[in-house]
Amino acid sequence: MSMVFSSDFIEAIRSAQSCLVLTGAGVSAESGLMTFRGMQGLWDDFNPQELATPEAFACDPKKVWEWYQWRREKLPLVQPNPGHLAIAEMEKYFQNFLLVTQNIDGLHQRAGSVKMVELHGNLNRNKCSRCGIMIETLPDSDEVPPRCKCGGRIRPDVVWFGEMLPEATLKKAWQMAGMADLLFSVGTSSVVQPAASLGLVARNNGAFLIEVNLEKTELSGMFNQVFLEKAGQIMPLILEEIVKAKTGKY
Ligand code: BV8
Ligand code: ZN
Repeated sequence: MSMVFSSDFIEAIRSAQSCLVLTGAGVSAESGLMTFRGMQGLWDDFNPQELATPEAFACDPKKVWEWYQWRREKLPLVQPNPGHLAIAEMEKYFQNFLLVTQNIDGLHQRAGSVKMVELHGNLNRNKCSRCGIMIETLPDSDEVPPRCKCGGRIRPDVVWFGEMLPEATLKKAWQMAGMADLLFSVGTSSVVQPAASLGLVARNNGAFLIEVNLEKTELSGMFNQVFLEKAGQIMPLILEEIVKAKTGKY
């Protein structure tokens, strides 16, 4: 696939010192993981927004736990895709860089991303829903979900709808959005808050905003550049432009 990038795009990436990359489920689609829209077809009458809530867990802990187990079981079977790999490589070319992912699949870490935060937790971690301790190894029990020593039910260490995001993580993301002169939003429908507001903050601070998504989103109008392309195809080309602009060679 070849791509011609506009001169203001190239100038923006050449001059940028601080870059924030926000990702959503779309960046993992080419690894074979379903996006949130995709999953609705599979979980009969529930949609993810109804399953990923403390109320759903309180009312049917087994169903919510099994939904996460079904998602967890896929992780060892999938690999990071060229989109994850290009984003991991991008870290090297900016003075300040932060990847802010909404995903809980751990694929960015497996692709080599280090300067990153997970806004919504991680599917590979479990914690007690009562005392909050992290559960490294699930106890052997035929109760589903299993229980913590304190008797509380064990749950995935992810942020559900209606729950606060981890404070330190969110603070780091806000700070970066406030100082970024370049922001990429990759593979997200820009519906979920507060993640979707990071672009607004960066925009208000004069950042150059780029959206990579398969379809237009509610926020597409605020981006300087929108690429309706697959992340796995265009992120490697964007990385090439960044390397050229930053090092003069490719
Ligand atoms: C909070 C972890 C304070 C769990 C997730 C206004 C009205 C109503 C409600 C709210 C509101 N403002 C805030 C809220 C509350 C709510 C919210 O935002 N609701 C939305 C639905 C309106 N937010 C919260 O509750 C947050 N907490 O606000 O705390 C508070 C506290 C108490 C009371 C009030 C407020 C917590 C949000 C975190 C929820 N947890 N995940 C889990 O994963 O199971 S969010 C979850 O859904 C994902 O993490 C992800 O972030 C989100 C889905 O979004 P996307 O990642 O964008 O995925 P999606 O499928 O939507 O889009 C994928 C895109 O990729 C598509 O556009 C597609 O075209 C594109 N694509 C596909 N393939 C490719 C591609 N693009 C490129 N390449 C491809 N190959
Ligand atoms: Zn406990």
